[in-house]
Formats: sequence, C-alpha cells, structure tokens
Amino acid sequence: MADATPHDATPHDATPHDATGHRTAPRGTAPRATARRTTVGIVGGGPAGLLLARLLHRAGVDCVVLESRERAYVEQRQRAGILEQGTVDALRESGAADRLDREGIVHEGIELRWERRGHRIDFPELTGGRKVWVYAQTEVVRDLIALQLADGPPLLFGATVREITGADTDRPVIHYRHEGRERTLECDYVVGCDGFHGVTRAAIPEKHRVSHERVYPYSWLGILADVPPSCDELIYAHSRRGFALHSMRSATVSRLYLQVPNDTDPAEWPDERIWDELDARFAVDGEWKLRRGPITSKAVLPMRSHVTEPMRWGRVFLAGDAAHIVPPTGAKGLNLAASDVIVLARALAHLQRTGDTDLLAAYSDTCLRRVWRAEHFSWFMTTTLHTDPQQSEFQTRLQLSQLGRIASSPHAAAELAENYAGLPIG
Ligand code: RFL
Ligand code: PHB
Repeated sequence: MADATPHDATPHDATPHDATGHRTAPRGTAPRATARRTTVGIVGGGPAGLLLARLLHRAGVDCVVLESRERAYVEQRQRAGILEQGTVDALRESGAADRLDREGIVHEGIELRWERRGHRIDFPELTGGRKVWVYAQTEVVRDLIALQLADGPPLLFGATVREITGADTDRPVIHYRHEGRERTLECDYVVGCDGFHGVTRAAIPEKHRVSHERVYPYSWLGILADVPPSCDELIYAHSRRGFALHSMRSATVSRLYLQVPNDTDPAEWPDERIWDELDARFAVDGEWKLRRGPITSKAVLPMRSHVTEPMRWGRVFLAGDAAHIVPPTGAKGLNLAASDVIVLARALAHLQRTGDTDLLAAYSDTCLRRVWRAEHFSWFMTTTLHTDPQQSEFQTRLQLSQLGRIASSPHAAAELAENYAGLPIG
C-alpha cells in the first residue's frame, strides 16, 4: 500500500462552502458537480460508519460520512439488541455511552430451552467475568447521530454513493448524489460501511474478490410487543415446531422471534397465531408463562452467512455488513461491525501519529480472523437451534445431544459462553 499522511480537509479553492464544506454554486448559476477533500471518506451511516467517524474524530483524523437514507429512517430501523463488552468500551471511548450506561440492561447469562427443560448459561462464571448489554441498535444509532451532529465530523443524510473510483491510486474518489446534484469527494482512504447491499464492495475488482455464502432454508418473523418481558434473560428455544427467541427492549417492551419458512408474508401471521405459536415453542415444565400484549411491529428477516475477502483493496476498506453477514442467532453482526471499525480507527490513528502503515496493511487479516470465528459460532447456534424443513430425526437427535452436552459439560458451556459474550478484539 502506498504511504500517505492524513491531512486537514482543507478545501482547495475559494468557492463558497455550505455547512458541510460543499462548494455552493453562486446565485443564478446552474447546479454543477462539486468537489471536496477529506482524509477518510465513510460510505454509510449505520452503526459501523457512525462509530468509525466518532473514533476517528476523537483521534484527530478528519472524515466525512455519506448516508443515503434520511435520519428518521436510519434511527428507526429495528435490528440488533445485544452489545458485547468490546462494543460498549468503544462507545464509551467515543463519548456516546451516557444513555447506554443509564438505560442499558446488563445480562449475565442466557437460557437455552429444549424438550420442556431450561438450562442457564452463566457468562461471568464460565468466562472469567464477562457479560453483555441489552441496548437496541436503534438507540446506539440515535446516540451516535446526536453526538455527531452536535460535535462533527460532517454527516450527510440523503447522500447516495454511486461509485468509488481510483481504489488502487493514492487519491480514491467517492461519487455521490446529494440534493439533486452529482458530487465527488476526494479521499486519502475510503471505508465502505454501506451494509450488505452497498456499492463499495464493487470497488474491489471482481478477479481479486472472493465471496463465501450460505443461505438458510428458513427466516425469522420478528415482533415488538408492548408487554413486559416474560423473562429476566434471553431465552433461545429449540423445538420440533421450529426455533423461538425471547429478547427485550426495556421493562415494558418485548422483542420476540419465530422461525418461519422463507418468503413468509407477515400477513399470514395474525397476532393470536403468533402468540399461540410462541407459547407452543417456549413450552416448559413448571410455572413459567408467556405474557401477551399488543404487537406494534412485525417483519420477516432472511438468514444468511456471507464473507467477502479481502476486506481491503488499495485504499478502500470494507467494514461491518459490507464485508460479512451472520445469521442473527449468535447476536454477532453489530458487534463484528464495531470490532472492524475499532481495528481500523486504531490503524488510521497510528498512521496519523507515526506515518507507519503496518496496522493498516494488516487490517484485513486481523479482522478476518475474528469474522470467521463469529461466522462459525453464528452457524453453530443457528444449525443447533433451528429445524431445517428437510430435517431427519437423525439430525434432530444430533441437535438434542449437543444441547445435552452443553448442559452437562462446563467445557462445552464455556465454549458457547466465551463466543457469545465476545472474544478480545485485535
Ligand atoms: P448497516 O446497519 O446495514 O448500515 C449500512 C448503512 O449504509 C447505508 N448505505 C448507503 N449510504 C450511502 N450510499 C450508498 N450507496 C449506501 N448503501 C447503503 C444504509 O442506508 C445504512 O444506513 O450496516 P453496519 O453499519 O455494518 O451495521 C451492521 C448491523 O446493522 C448488523 O450487523 C446487525 O443489525 C445484525 N444483527 C445483530 N447484531 C448483533 O451484534 N447483535 C444482535 O443482537 C443482532 N440482532 C441483527 C439482529 C440483524 C437483524 N436483521 C434485521 C438482519 C437482529 C436482526 C433481526
Ligand atoms: C434482539 O434483541 O433483537 C436479538 C437478541 C439476540 C439475538 C438476536 C436478536 O441473537
């Protein structure tokens, strides 16, 4: 990789600039393509892009975030709920954890449930003290956006990136459309945090890019319900009717998921049918009862594993869902996105301080080690807990045997706990 020292985002001419640094056309002239420079151009303002921007800002590295959607949409997109210690530490370091520290719920375990029995996995006991936080991705994104708009660096909503050119030159360029005009942003480095359907991945020439993929033969129907959670910790339930997960958002809002066939229309699932099915899948001997309440949101989510390698080409880097997807059963997607940008922010800050590109050159290999571990764990949780439509009794017995092993062996339980609570970053 060519060496380059990050520099200030100083505009190159005296054309007037708007609040985001864009050149503004003199009154009465036709709109035209405008240009601007920055050190790190970040494509996508999801959790990966927003956290990277905060970490770089704190380290004195200048950057700009371009997000295609509007703020309200980004802030309401229902997704992850579980944060690992490393993610929480990075949010604290970036100054965005005040509300997380007040409202986040610390969880020290999960329950696995199968054949009418429950088994608790105790994280601190099995991992030497680790735990996780229940704090919704929507809240993480809201906190990061509020801080970014108050404190910089620039974050543009409604800015749709079309293409990255010059990935293997020392001046890659982001081409995007904003407020009806075509614009360009010249960068020292471009980071694609634009999710699975983003455009940055295509900046890596096809012959140098390998993708590994697995699509699962089932989806999740996810609901939000205005009802206090029926449990203190998450419940992951194996059942011959299919998987179910009980999670939560607060003391008054529950988040639940049901395994459903691919291409299920949520309209096939009226509220009563959902609660009846959840009741059947969570059935357990003893006193436990599932509380029912008004369902405020329903959505079907496909399940996929995907890794693109390498995660860097020239001066273009991929982070988060742009480079890898995991099925949500291991609660790893958001945490992996966070660990990528933690590694990248460290490398860019190191370059700024020392002029040394070694950490940046190691970025892809460093991240992929953790990515493949999370891919394995997410695949393991998914295939152990879900019922494949073609599943034979033999496969069901293997799943039950594995669950029995986790319940009876502290070593098997520790393997699950270490992966779930999160391995060290770097
Ligand atoms: P995102 O969140 O998809 O953000 C990408 C952003 O890029 C924008 N974008 C563009 N912007 C400009 N120009 C373009 N051409 C653009 N194309 C796209 C998009 O609008 C968007 O704002 O990716 P990021 O930042 O990498 O974050 C990844 C996480 O969102 C994802 O991995 C997690 O939500 C996965 N996940 C979970 N992860 C966990 O760690 N723990 C969990 O408990 C957990 N639960 C889940 C999940 C994902 C789920 N779904 C919906 C698949 C539960 C569910 C149901
Ligand atoms: C969630 O709360 O949305 C959630 C929790 C754990 C998972 C997946 C999703 O494994």
